[in-house]
Amino acid sequence: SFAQRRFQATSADTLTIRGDTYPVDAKTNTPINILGKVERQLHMQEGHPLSTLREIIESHFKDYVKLRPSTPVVSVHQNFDELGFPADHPGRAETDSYYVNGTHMLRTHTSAHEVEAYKTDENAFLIAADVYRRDEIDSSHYPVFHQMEGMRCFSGEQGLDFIKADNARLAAELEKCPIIIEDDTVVGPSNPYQECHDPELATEIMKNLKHSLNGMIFKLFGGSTGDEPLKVRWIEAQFPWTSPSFEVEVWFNGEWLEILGCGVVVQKTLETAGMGHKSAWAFGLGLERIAMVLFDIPDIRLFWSTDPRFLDQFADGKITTFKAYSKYPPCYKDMSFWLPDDAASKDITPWHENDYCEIVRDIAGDLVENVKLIDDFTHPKTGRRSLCYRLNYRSMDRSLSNDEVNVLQDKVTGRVVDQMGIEMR
Ligand code: FA5
Ligand code: MG
Repeated sequence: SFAQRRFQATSADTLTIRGDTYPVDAKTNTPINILGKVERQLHMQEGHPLSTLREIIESHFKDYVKLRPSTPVVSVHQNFDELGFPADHPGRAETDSYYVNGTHMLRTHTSAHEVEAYKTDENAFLIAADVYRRDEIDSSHYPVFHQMEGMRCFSGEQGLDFIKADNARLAAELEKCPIIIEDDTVVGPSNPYQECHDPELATEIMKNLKHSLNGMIFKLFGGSTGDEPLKVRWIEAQFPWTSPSFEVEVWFNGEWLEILGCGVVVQKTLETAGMGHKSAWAFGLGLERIAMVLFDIPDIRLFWSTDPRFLDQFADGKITTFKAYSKYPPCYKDMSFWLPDDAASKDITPWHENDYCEIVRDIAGDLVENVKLIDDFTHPKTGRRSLCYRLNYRSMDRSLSNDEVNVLQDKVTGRVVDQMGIEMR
């Protein structure tokens, strides 16, 4: 059945996550190995690069109320509906998100906590939390990562003059920072100001957002780009609960690195929180992406290492360069298979690479470095489709033996045949 296909974690009829118990149902697709990560809270572990990065960002926004929502379980309503995600938004798919059951899920972003924060009637927030997404397997993707969300509200009595004065203050701060800002964001039909906003007010809120974030980016990257001035690029984006919306990229080691999404909060979202008399901006950034470049950490799995050779290299509050202790040899194994004939068996869920990767991760854990599709072939006569994946196994801490990898590969084979209805070639 649907549930068995995607959720092999336990035969129990409940899941307990950070002390709360939830009934499982046909929508449940969260494996136990993922729940094991919930307790780690890397962003709060003293001396861990993710924690240091959190502290630096918190020190930049020092007057903001700090929130660290500890259970990752939120309602589907909080994660999606309340923020205006359309019913058919791809992020909602069971192939992309971890559902606890039909009504609850592991948050896919810290934005899931925006509305509850606005409800407190404070005006500035910084949220840090672990977030969960089903995804591919490579050096920059992991099913658990960490985000920070920042929001700033302006209430009615803090009128335009207040924001203008604050913008002048922030602009004066930025004057001191050697930073090149490429900003091609022209507000227009594809990325409009909200109709309910006075355009002058919206312009000033947007300026406040840009100045605040450019300042934070300078604090993070300013000292680490060598002799060249820091280069930052603002581009148009789309999020259901912000308009206009932007993504920000930083030029680092010869490429543009996307670090955050942001925008002026949709008025309806503030109304949902009972704060319709305010206006606001919000941003969300990924800590791993930034930490990987600032600390020179080459593989996202390293953040989860408990090896002292990793952890002992870092001191609380300091950005230092990671020295790889050793690169153990990789071991490739290919797996070729026929996909099930969809027409023949209606109760087979359509093939999705994320389901395959979930099984690989569940069995091999952090011993799998990446999973790559290397062949995709459709038989000209039968129309059946065959795929070949290359699974690259490598431990970060030790050498793997060929026998050990064969055992893992056999287990993966058994499980995918069992659960995904595929046939090995
Ligand atoms: C969001 O998650 C929005 N919640 C951001 C936002 C907040 C927009 C508030 C507007 C207002 P996105 O999916 O693009 O957006 O992720 C935001 C950042 O998280 C990215 O820029 C990236 O730095 C990081 N990120 C996203 N996916 C991954 C991943 N699989 N692994 C590591 N980092 C990721
Ligand atoms: Mg994005």
